[in-house]
This record gives sequence, C-alpha cells and structure tokens, in this order.
Amino acid sequence: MIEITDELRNLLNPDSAVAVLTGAGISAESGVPTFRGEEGLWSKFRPEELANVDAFMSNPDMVWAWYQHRREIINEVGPNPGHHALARMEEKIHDFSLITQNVDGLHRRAGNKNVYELHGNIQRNKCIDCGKFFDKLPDEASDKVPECDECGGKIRPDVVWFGEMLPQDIIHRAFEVAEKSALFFSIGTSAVVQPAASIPVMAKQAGAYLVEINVEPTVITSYVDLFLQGKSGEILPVILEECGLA
Ligand code: BJW
Ligand code: ZN
Repeated sequence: MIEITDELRNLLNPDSAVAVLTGAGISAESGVPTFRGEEGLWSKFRPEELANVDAFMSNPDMVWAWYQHRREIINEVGPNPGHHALARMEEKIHDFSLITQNVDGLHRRAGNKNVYELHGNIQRNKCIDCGKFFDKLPDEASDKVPECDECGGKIRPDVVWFGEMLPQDIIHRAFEVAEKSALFFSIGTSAVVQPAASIPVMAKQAGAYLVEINVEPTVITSYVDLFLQGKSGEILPVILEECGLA
C-alpha cells in the first residue's frame, strides 16, 4: 500500500515545478546492476579501484574491459516502468527536469528530453590527452583500450570518476532547477556521492516538498518529507495513476 499524501497529490500537477534526481536503483529493474549493496557492481571491488583516473592509468585494459562489459548489459536491456513513468511526467508537467547520476542513457531512451546527466554517459568516449570525442570506436567490441587517431592518447569513457569535477554547466543547472522546484523526488540513489547527494537537500532547504523512493532507507530518509519504500518501477506508475497523470 503506497501512502500518497495530500501534499504530493496537490503538488504533482501540470503547473507545478517538479524535479527528480535518479540513481542506479531506477535502472535495477531493467537489469542494470547498482553500485553498492550485496548485488552491486562494487561488491567485489572498492569503488576507488575502478572509478578513478589512477586506476585507469595503472590498469587501462582492466578498467576498459569493465566498461565494455557494462555497455553490453546496457545495450541488451531497455527502460522499465519507472523510466516510462518519468517520461510520462515530463509529457504532462510543463516545468519538469530530470537530473540523473546514471550513465546508462535509459531516461532518454524512455523519452525524457530535459535530462541533466551529472556523471556523463557510458556510450561516449574521449581522448585523455587531446579531449577528442569518439561516438564511434575503431573496434567497438575490443577489450583493449583504444588509442586516439589524432594524438595516440588513450581513449576513456566520458564518465565522471572520483576526484573529477562534474560538468560545471550541468551541475549549476541542476542546482537551479532544484532550488526552484515545488516538488522534488530522490529516486533509487543511496545519496552518498557528492555533490549529487546534496541536490535533494538543497531543494528541500529552498522550500520543495521532498519525496524519496527507494527499496530501503538511505542516509537522507530521516530528512525527507515522504519516504515511499519499494521498487521505483512499481511505485511511480501508481503515483501517476493516483494523481491523475497516467
Ligand atoms: C532501488 C531499487 C529499485 C535498488 N527501486 N530503489 C564531500 C564530502 C565527502 C567526499 C566528497 C565530497 N565532495 C566530493 C567528495 C568526493 C567524492 C564523494 O562523493 N565521495 C563519497 C563517496 C564520500 N565525489 C567526487 O569525487 C565527485 N567529484 C567532485 O566532487 O569533484 C570536486 C572535488 C574533486 C576532488 C576533491 C573534492 C572535490 C565525483 C563523483 C563521481 C561519481 N562517479 C560514479 C562513477 C560514474 C562512472 C561509472 O558509472 O562507472 O558515479 S561513482 C557511482 O556512484 C556512480 C553513481 O552515479 C554514483 C551514485 O551511486 P547511486 O546511483 O546512488 O547508486 P548506489 O548503488 O549507491 O545506490 C543504489 C540505490 O538504489 C540503493 O539505495 C538501493 O537501495 C536502491 N535501489 N533497487 C528503487 N528497484
Ligand atoms: Zn587525442
């Protein structure tokens, strides 16, 4: 049984400013592993071992192979009912912004257009030396790290690793939409990675009604206005239905 409060019902309407932050949990029901937790991508590795530039420089082929493996998973799956519900929200709500930490591109595949990808996109690649972007790789399937055809530098996925700055224009826009939102959802994120984790907090401080959807409580659960426990792919369609936006 999902508890839809009056505040949520009143605020989720076509004329409200609504913003959402998603994390790996929203893609879990599509079959994309999350990072943390028992089933997480990092249950066997510490995050720092793979998602930072030093790991890439000291063992580029291993890190590259890990990303190739994840791309294969992502290419084989599709958006789930949680992604589709957020695409529907964007259709219905005039001022709707979707901020995501996910690099899997599933929100755009579901139809969302106003998407802020804080941590990049796993399908894009760039040269570590000259910065050239590569949409197409010489050998898409190779497990060995490719080299740039301009300068010979190593090619890396265009994602944000620990210790790296987030794209500044995107994080600034994300802070702006959070601050002007009347309703903010934090969905499927453990809310431990900064600066993304501060966005829901900032939204509430600026006056938004803050709703969290997660299968388990997180570090922000005691702070939010409404915690809805369960799978996002099950809860979001019910919210749409109950609020007359389905
Ligand atoms: C479901 C579900 C279902 C499951 N339905 N829910 C301030 C204080 C302390 C440290 C820092 C700080 N500021 C910066 C830092 C350092 C660092 C940081 O935050 N460290 C903390 C971990 C301590 N941050 C950075 O380095 C960032 N850069 C930065 O701040 O630059 C400035 C700077 C530089 C140098 C020094 C200081 C400042 C960059 C962070 C980049 C994060 N990158 C990654 C990898 C991306 C590439 C890749 O994909 O490989 O991004 S890490 C990884 O974590 C990935 C994710 O986007 C991110 C967040 O994870 P997420 O999405 O929350 O996933 P999980 O697995 O943690 O959680 C899933 C949740 O879903 C769980 O809660 C489940 O319960 C739930 N769930 N199924 C609903 N069906
Ligand atoms: Zn180059």
